[in-house]
This record gives sequence, structure tokens and C-alpha cells, in this order.
Amino acid sequence: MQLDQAQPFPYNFELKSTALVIIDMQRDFIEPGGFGESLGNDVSLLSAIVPACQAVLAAWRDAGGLVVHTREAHRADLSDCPPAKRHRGNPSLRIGDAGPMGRILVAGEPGNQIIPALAPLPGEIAIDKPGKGAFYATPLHELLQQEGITHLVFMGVTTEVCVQTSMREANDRGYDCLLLEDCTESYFPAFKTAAVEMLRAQGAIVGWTATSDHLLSLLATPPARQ
Ligand code: C5J
Repeated sequence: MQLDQAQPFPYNFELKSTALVIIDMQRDFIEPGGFGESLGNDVSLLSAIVPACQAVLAAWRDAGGLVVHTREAHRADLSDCPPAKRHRGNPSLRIGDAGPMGRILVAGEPGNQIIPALAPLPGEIAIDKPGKGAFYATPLHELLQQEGITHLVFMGVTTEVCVQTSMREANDRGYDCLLLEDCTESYFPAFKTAAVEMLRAQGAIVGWTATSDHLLSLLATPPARQ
């Protein structure tokens, strides 16, 4: 398949060797009372991308593509949360503290779940990651290698933190990465714009970008007869 409208130039991929990676679409970032809000952010900005993410996820599943979900999540004893991360800044609630949706960024807590609209199906890969990047201290690279994956299509939040970090980690591991611009968001619109531009600059130095309508059209196009 060729996504002609991708920037800075067309993105070529095969469905069988491409995974859709959905970064951290968790209640902790998207709903009031979670980690995002505890840092002083307006979380309503992020929920606006949910319908576009749902449409891509449904089309990708229909096409039979591999889906990977990630959650920023720590063990209950916080042994995988460095003090430097927990004590950074001045949030109203720190990682591990009890909030309205349970303990902040702790695996298994209500707030740590992926929002129901994008919940993983049985059999889909769901990775708990202690860092911002999806490859740090996780089995993601090995799982993708086992599946013969060479290309990754990214969605999720936040653009300049966990999405960008994961995309850079993936690029360094040899994956061709595409970010769906209308399926990612930041608490800071200017940071999203800057991240999107820097990822695709210098001849796709980190990867490509595209809008979801073009990917959806491509996925709906029947394969040409041989
Ligand atoms: C943040 C994330 N922003 N998923 N996490 O702390 O981007």
C-alpha cells in the first residue's frame, strides 16, 4: 500500500508487516482526576481525538492488522518508578498517590485503564510501560520482531511526550514510523505542532505524518487483482 498524501513524501507499507500502536489513551491522561489533571493540564483537549482514533482502530481491526496498546503504568510498590520521576515538579497528586480514579499511574487502578472507547480486545497486545517510551523496559521490540513487523502507525497522547519518545525509540530500532496527526494531541497545541513538524523534517528524519482520512480511504480500497 502507498499512502500518497503522507508528509514529507509517500509512505509505503504492507498491512501484514505494520502494527497500529496506540499510546497511552488512558483515563489518567484523558479524564478529570487523573495524572494529566494533577499536573495542571486541561484534559478536555485530549478527548477530542477519540472519535478519529476509534475510526482508525475499527478499520485497522477490520483489515486484520496487528494492534498494540500501551499504558504508562507502574507496579503497586513503585519499584519501577525512579524517585526522580515521582518527585519531579509540584503536581497536586504524585504517582502512587490515591486520587478520584485510584492510585495515580499504578497498573490495574481504574484511572490507569485505557478509555472504554478504545479498550483492547482479547488477544491484542497491551504493554505496561514505566517510562515515556514504549520500548524502554518493555518486551515490545521482541514481540514486534516475532510478528515480522517493520512499520508502525502511531496514534495517542501526548504528542510531544510519550508519542514522540516512542516514535524516536522505534526509529532508532529500524521501524518506518507514521504518525496520524489528527489522532494525537497535546495539552499544549503549540507543542503538538512543533513535534509533528520536527518528526517529519529533514526527509522524515524520525518518520512520516498523515491525516486519518487518507489512511481510512486506503484501507477501504480493495486490493488490485494480480
Ligand atoms: C505524559 C504521556 N505526558 N503519555 N505521558 O506524562 O505522554
